[in-house]
Amino acid sequence: MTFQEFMEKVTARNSHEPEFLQAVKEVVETVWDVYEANPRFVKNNILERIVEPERTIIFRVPWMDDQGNVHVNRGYRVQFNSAIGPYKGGNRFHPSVNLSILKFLGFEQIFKNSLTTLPMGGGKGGSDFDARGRSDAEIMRFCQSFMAELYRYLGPDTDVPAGDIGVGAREVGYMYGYYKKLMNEFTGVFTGKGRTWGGSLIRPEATGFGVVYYTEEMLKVAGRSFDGMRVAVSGFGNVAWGAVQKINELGGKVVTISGPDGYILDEEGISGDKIECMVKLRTSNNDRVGDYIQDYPNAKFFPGKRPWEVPVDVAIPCATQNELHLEDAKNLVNNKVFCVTEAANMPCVPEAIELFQGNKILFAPGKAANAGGVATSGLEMTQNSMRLSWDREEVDERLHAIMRNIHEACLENGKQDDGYVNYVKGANVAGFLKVATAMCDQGLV
Ligand code: NDP
Ligand code: 2IT
Repeated sequence: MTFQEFMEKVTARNSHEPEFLQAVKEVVETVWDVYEANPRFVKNNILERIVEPERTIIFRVPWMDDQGNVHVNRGYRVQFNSAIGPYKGGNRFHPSVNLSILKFLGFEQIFKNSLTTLPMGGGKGGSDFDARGRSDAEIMRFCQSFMAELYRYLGPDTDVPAGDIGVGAREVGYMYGYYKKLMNEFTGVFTGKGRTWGGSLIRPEATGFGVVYYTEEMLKVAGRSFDGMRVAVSGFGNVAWGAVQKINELGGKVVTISGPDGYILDEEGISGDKIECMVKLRTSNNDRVGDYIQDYPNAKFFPGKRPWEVPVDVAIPCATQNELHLEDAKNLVNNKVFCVTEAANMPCVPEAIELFQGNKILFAPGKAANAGGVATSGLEMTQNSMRLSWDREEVDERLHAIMRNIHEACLENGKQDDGYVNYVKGANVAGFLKVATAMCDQGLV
């Protein structure tokens, strides 16, 4: 079978799932030569098997609002691949959630988790629930109803969810509490738990810290560092918050953050108490980044626009999939961006990635650069199993070492003859080899 024929077959089977097909194409394109060169992979038809989830659960989530009205949402869990460990990946609550988005996220998670070197398979779940404007009690009732169905498919050695867009410490708390009530078991079945009930230090910051550690390694190879770099960040959620902290620590200057309502440009730099202001804006009920200028009037708000028109050295999209379009990439290239790191999952459209790579700009794919979040989830699972907790320094050191190793693996598998590093290929090949080998070893299951 040629790559073309393979994609035609996958497209025919999943024709209404554009995000999933986008993620599959990117991975399969870059691992195709490695796949074909390995007769064992071909004989076991690994590629056709790896793009089919082991199990997908779709369920009704009924809940009652504060006025007594009954609502129905759709809940999902895609248990994609368990070749190297229990299914592992976040739950996303956002009105845009559908099966295509969760399948793309679950598929990416397989290779990301493999890159961490920890024993975790790939999964993802969530719901099209819109938390905006909802009270705390409504969110709790929704989480409980969601878990009343999902609990039967989870377990600390079966499937271990965590947070993602719209799911933070509060939602994990409500879901974990209800799981515990139903199962009468206190286990490490969720990660991102609260500090006093099994959560790991550094997990809230881990994705953002990991993104910056990874970028630091890329810059090092190119003889540069964060010191004095101007950085554009998008989003203002959990990942953006962690990244902005670490960039500041390393001497970089963050000049933008963004939300669905537009972006903030703060030429004085987003540091100190401004970083905590992001949390306040995100957790406030109107959830608009534009309100930043009420606290910091020297900053400017550009409604309805994306931050990629601002000249910067480093760009780090931290919001959501396909948020950085071709015209944004053109702006960044024209403004001489040096490095682009995906912190969100699949934030750059394929044409944008092609443009960055064609211009030999350092470019890191999300599945490598943002793996620090799930890696620290893996460390949380380890601590839960050992029934002890590590201090901040220990978790941070392990996270840092994991990010350096991921970078090294990408470098090894992605270095081209002309010296340019194709980090996309490097990450996909390194992540794929381990899972494909495990699938061959375990027979036809
Ligand atoms: P959060 O919910 O904390 O933050 C996401 C933020 O991005 C929200 O403020 C959201 O606003 C905003 N946003 C959504 N759409 C857009 C848009 N089109 N333009 C600008 N901003 C937008 O989620 P996280 O920070 O956890 O997740 C961000 C990304 O990082 C996602 O792609 C996620 O999959 C990925 N990721 C998360 C990890 C984690 O550990 N949390 C780990 C690895 C990756 P609103 O809700 O109002 O739309
Ligand atoms: O996309 C991701 O890697 C996450 N949302 C984190 C998953 C996890 O299990 O910590």
